[in-house]
Amino acid sequence: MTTAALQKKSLVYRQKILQYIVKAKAGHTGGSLSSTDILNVLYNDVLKVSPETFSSPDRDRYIQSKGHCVEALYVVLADQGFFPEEDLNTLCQYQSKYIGHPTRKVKGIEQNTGALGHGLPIATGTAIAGKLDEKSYRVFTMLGDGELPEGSNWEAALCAAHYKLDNLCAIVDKNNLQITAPTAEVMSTDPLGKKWEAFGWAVKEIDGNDIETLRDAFNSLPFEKGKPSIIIAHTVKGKGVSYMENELKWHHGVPNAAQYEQAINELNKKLEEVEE
Ligand SMILES: Cc1ncc(C[n+]2csc(CCOP(=O)(O)OP(=O)(O)O)c2C)c(N)n1
Repeated sequence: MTTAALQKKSLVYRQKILQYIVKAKAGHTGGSLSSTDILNVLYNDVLKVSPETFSSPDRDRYIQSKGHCVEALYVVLADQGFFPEEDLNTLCQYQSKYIGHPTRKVKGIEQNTGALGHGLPIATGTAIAGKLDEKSYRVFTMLGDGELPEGSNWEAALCAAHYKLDNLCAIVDKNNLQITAPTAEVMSTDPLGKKWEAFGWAVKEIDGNDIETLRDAFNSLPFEKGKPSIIIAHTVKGKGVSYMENELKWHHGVPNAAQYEQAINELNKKLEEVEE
């Protein structure tokens, strides 16, 4: 797929994320929009997994550690054909399996997450299993920067380096905000790259909202043989919608009708501007 085609996909994904959050009257808006480009490149360009191969022991695994941003994952999985997109009209409704955090009841979802701090430990164990079984699959997990104070992440970081898991790639969606305040005020994680380096990981810091840059980073995995890789993806919370960008209140804000219309119009305008 061309870069322009992927850029368009991201914009359409953002529209659909908003559409289903508005329908459900609930959702994690800002963090879904910051991570859209990462998920887009992962599923359309990197991961060797499809609805047909989802139960194969050889498939690549993606585990969404920042589980609250499941709306972005649902939209991308639907686009990949894991389930019909219209299922998302039941998002967050009574008895729907499409709830506000990932569960394995939904095809395409590897692990139940949402309690922060679980994705990297699970991904680490899965990567160890891959090495022991001499499989060539790779394991990917996405964390939020506000998630990193969970201590389990740092146990997993030690373990992944110890076992030389170069089949593991973590991505930090570093949008610098969490629920109630900037991450730096709640629990500072900087200098983040140096911390991961010190734990024995190979680190790349990139613009996590730039499709071409994301593609280049994923294409150069593993960044070092014998080390787990981490992409520190600098992103913008609420990316793509002017009044949501870098605004705390859109962590789980739901747009009203006028705000929704404005958001869709802004994204349509960006769609027209994508250069082929
Ligand atoms: C163990 C645990 N503690 C607290 C929460 C509540 N919580 C949900 S989202 C969130 C902020 C997460 O920030 P970040 O990971 O940066 O997500 P993003 O900004 O990308 O949405 C918190 C604290 C949780 N889900 N799990």
